Amino acid sequence: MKLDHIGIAVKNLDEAVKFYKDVLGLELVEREDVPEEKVRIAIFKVGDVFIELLEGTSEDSAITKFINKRGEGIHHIAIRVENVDEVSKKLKERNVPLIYSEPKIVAGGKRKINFIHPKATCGVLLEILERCE
Ligand code: CMX
Repeated sequence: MKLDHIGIAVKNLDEAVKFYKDVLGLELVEREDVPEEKVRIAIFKVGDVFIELLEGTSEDSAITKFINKRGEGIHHIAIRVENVDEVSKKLKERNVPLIYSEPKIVAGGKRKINFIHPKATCGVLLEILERCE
């Protein structure tokens, strides 16, 4: 397992990208829409880890709801695994509360993801993800 990225919920992705890229000078590696999760994101590489900025694309997006309730800030931490199906199965056997009963394929098949509910992890939403490319 490896730390893959830290997800930060932002109100305005374009404004946030300007700051992280132009002011901080971080390397922007990708911008993409992830309709399956109702977000659009910008990914920055920081050493071996990524920072993912996320803006909700609808009122019922998890990101919009998070910002409405708690404001902008760290939304999740993502751990990369080799096989997210296997890890989800093991976690289920241990009664760990997962958000999706089966891992979800997102971003045109580039990633397969699931989440552990923050109530099980001392208040941090944990994403487990497999990179499929
Ligand atoms: N981190 C920590 N705590 C969080 C949280 C987060 N990101 N989001 C919600 N919570 C808290 C809530 O504030 C609430 O706390 P209180 O009970 O103290 O008020 C508690 O968790 C329970 O919330 P809930 O009523 O069960 O559920 P919510 O409607 O707030 O939804 C969650 C929370 C995690 C179930 C939902 O956001 C979800 O399904 N997330 C997974 C999908 C997702 O986040 N997608 C966006 C990212 C996509 C990507 O990375 O590509």
